[in-house]
Amino acid sequence: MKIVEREFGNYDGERVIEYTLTNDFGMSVSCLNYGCVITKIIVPDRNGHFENVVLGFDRFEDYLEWSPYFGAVIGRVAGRIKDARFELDGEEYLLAANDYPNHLHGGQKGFSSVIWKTEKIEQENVVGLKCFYRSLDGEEGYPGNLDTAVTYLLSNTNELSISYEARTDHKTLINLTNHSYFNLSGNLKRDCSEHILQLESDRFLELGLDLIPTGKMLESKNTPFDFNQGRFLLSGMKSSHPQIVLAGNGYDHPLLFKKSGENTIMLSDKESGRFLRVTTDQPCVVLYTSNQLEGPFSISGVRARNYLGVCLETQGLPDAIHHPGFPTVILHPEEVYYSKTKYRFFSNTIGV
Ligand code: G6D
Repeated sequence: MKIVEREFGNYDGERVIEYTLTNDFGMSVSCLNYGCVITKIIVPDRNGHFENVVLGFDRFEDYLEWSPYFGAVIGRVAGRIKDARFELDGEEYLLAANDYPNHLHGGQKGFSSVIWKTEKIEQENVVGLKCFYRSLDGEEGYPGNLDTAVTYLLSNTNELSISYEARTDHKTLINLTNHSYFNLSGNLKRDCSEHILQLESDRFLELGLDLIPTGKMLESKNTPFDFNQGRFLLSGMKSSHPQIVLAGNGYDHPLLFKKSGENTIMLSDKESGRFLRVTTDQPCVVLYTSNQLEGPFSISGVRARNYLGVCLETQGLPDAIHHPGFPTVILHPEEVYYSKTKYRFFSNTIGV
């Protein structure tokens, strides 16, 4: 188990460092102190070939210019907040309308684009990085001084766990996630359309024209949103289902887990033989198939194109503050926000 670091860039006069965690079996996870961005996750395929399975850039400048939240921790609130405003105890708070007219992923300068303080963790069977950030009262329009810690831990069972913890001195909102784009083919050899996704979910949130939840929970049965038996992502992308078309001919939807407590998501790629098992304590996962990734830039030498990666953003329900029926995203001063999502990688002839 080891952790090494290297200069990756400079941001607002602060050093950007890339930390690489490596376990005893060769799996490695690289991440930045900028946005807790995961830049690489390198795991073996069925033949033991170690390749990168997430979208990330080789240069810091590309993150500033092009990144649609590649690998980043998203906060204070993941997803959209309608009209970039909310009310708490009769007080109205105005947020950055960075996805006009709505607020998206924590605003103009959310958790994904700030420098976090870091502490290395080196133990016999685990190596990791603990990241800290204090979001001051009024930052991006949110009330309360919010202290957040995000801990990445890599084990010798090829599992990356991400734990989130936060405390506030004033009632505020919080809904954290990680926005990694997975592509199990390895080094972006193919897109994610042939990936198979499986999870226990019978409902998903209907989105309106501006991708804001309408508040309606739609049945997944007999639709491209039914993943209970496993489904190729392509079957959704090609569907004429109105919600698929609305999201840009793909998925961009919160899928609600059937049961409360811990839930599991399986993502697999037949050709490489790679499997990813995600385990989370969150009530939903926003499935985003990078429907809008096309652009005049390259990702580790591969031209940006739609469907090159799939996001599994485990989180609270988007725009929950405007939907009393959704699990709350309000954090009180006497509470501690805590959440954990684990990502365990296997390959079908070399499982650990
Ligand atoms: C688009 O609607 C999607 C979001 O879900 C995603 O997080 C973002 O692109 C990167 O806005």
